Amino acid sequence: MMRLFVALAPPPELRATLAGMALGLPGARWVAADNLHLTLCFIGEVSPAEAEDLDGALSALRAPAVEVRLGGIGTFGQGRRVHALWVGAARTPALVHLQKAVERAVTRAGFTPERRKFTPHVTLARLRGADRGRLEGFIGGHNDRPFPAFTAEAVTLYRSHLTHDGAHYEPLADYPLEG
Ligand code: 3AM
Repeated sequence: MMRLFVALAPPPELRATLAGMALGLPGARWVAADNLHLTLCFIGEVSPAEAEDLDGALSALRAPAVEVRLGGIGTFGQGRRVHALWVGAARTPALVHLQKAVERAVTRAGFTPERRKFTPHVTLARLRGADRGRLEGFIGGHNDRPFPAFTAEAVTLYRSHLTHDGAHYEPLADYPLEG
């Protein structure tokens, strides 16, 4: 079985910038630059045959390329249970449209995607027992920081490998968007 999800990959320079923010919050488990992504649709465990069906459905996806603007720092989890630190992405109509188109393609291929509300974000770090003061300092220092916008010209099917030192994500295929 393979654990799959569909995401956008920011360009390498932007990923390097985001990964470089790790210096501002030591102790958290930062996502490596190569692994940074914006999840559009989490699929979960599938067989190799199902992965082929998914590949077919994503190959048939027709949606325009989208401009993605990152900005604003957020967290998942409450209080002492904060477990993820992320940079948000503007919830533009084009991005929402693309997310829905991907979800429809995945559904047509016979899968039931997770129905968490779409909160466009790029997870930067996983936290456990984070020092509140430091975390708030980090958020305050980066919340208004501008990042260069980018145009996502493809969606990527990723395989998630869960290992003892965290998840690592392997891009399996790119599906071009219409420019
Ligand atoms: O995009 P990020 O890295 O924040 O949290 C998981 C990760 O999110 C999320 O999918 C991304 C790639 O693994 N994820 C994991 N299990 C999930 C689930 N059951 C899930 N999203 C929705 N439902």
